Amino acid sequence: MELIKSFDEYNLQKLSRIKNPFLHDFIAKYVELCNPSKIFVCTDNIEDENYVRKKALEYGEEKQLANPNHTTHFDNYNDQARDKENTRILVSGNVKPPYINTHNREKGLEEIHELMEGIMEGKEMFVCFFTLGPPNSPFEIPAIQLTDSAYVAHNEFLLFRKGYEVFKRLRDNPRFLKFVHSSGELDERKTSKNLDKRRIYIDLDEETVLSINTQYGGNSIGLKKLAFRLTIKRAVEEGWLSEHMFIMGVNGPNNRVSYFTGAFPSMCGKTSTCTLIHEKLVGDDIALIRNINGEARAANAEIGVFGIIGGVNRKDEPAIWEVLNGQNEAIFSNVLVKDGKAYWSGMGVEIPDEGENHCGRWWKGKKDEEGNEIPPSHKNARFTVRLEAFRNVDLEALNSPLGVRIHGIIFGGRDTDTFPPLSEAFDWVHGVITKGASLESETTAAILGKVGVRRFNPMAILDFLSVPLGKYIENYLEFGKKLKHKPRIFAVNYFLRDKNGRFLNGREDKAVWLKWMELRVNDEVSALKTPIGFIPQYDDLRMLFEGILDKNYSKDDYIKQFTIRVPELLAKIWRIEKIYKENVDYVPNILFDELKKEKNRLILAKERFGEYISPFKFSG
Ligand code: SPV
Ligand code: MN
Repeated sequence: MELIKSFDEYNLQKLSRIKNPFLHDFIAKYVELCNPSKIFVCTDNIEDENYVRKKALEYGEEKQLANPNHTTHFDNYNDQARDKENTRILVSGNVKPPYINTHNREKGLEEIHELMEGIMEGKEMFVCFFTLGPPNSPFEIPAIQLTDSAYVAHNEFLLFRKGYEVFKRLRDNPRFLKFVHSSGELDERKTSKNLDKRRIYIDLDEETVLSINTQYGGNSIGLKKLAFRLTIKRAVEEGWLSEHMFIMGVNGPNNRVSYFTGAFPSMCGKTSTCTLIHEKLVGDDIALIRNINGEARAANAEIGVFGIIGGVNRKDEPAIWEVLNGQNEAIFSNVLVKDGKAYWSGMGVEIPDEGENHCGRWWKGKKDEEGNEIPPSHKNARFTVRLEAFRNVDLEALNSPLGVRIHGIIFGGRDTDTFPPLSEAFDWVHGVITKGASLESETTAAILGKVGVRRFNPMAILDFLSVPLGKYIENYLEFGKKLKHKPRIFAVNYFLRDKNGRFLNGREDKAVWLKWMELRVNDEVSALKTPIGFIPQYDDLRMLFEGILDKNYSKDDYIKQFTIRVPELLAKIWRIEKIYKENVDYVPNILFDELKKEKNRLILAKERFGEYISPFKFSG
């Protein structure tokens, strides 16, 4: 076998213990194409993980910080976020589904394979095995990663469950996900140099993703957002859900715990919600949800967090702060480094005036090419840690082979002027259509490009969608129909502002919204019926604000926050209807029916109460 000559005896042995011809063929193909000088096969043994960690330092992709368990990594100045433009779903023929960035499959493979020729020359290739979801469970999805970046492999060891043993058990089963990554040529800072040749091509037919000339985690860590595109396709084909959602347990009265999932676009409060220190953390990014005995049960695809570090400080994010200041393993990317310590914007301590950051040598006041001041850390600077490092992790839920039963699903976006801070859908269909499929959010620094632009982002998944949107929504509706116990659906908006542009809520208020939702899913609190769903009653919120935040919640605040803004809400429905009518080929009719009903309810309410309706006008 051609493959053999590239491996030394020790690594070949590790590989040959997995007796899967499809795996061997796949590895042989990309070893031959990329031509690495050395190959290392990772088993599930801790020594192999340690080897990867050591190599990340030795090859200069990571640097040691003063804390022996902390390292730092920089991506190229222009490689700080997901590259939407060059991330393509490969499709046969000339189909161009809207909202999915596609490329002709044959041409795409030809192009990227050409770019990959000899791309690993002089480098070491790491062969790593993982599984998404707990092994030996209905959620298990085996995946292999080939990468010439020890940094990428290191991240994966923190973020995913090891899968060498899973692969051994697979025997000759061809169903596993495949990822090949190369950072390409590196500059003197060990960051990807050939960004003009940055490509992330997703081959759904072969369940393979090829990613080159990039290091930023969202582009390079195969098991994360690249796998997500593949699992969305699987989910829609097989009738389950693969979602951009956290999973958390909310503590209720008498030691009750109710579990929720929450979909938010990147940088809209997802991680800071699920890591709330008094609640139970199960996952912060990707939930796999299946119907098991009539219940919607969710498992975290991951076991770690690749989170935004900006704004993490002792007061606002105590759980994350504790983890980043503890003895567990952590990788800090694109932060400011000075004297072996990591610093970032909004960390609540004094930040040095100079050091090394994502732009190289940095000093306070340094400007970029456009004359804008470069902040100490990039807005999308991140940390990678294991979930088990969190004091408030729910390990039983994280490791449960049957996941946890989901009582509620939350959709949230960055919305200045339309949705109230919290509302609950009338039922599954109403929630899926008017809260999930109608989600809009302003763009953030998590993707390259302009920020602050209102954008349609159904289920916070648009960046990752790999199947036609209408089919994706239909799958959601079908999934709900078959459940005996349907989760309630909620919408939250942490970013509502008043006429003067001031935020109407504090960032800590989300703790209250969660407790209200916990009571709702257990039928322990009543609500007001508005045209867009149920909203909390003032007295309940007042009690919760006092009990949880020790805060006096005024009627005036309640009115400002929960006023039903009919003109904005109607304008939103028109925008959404137009999008589905004009841009989406196939849409289940029920979507338009549901939007029409909501529109009619709003128009009726407007006739009765006017354009801006105080919540006190509504009853239960
Ligand atoms: C996100 O942007 O949604 C993330 C980080 O979770 S990334 O890996 O870039 O997708
Ligand atoms: Mn995400």
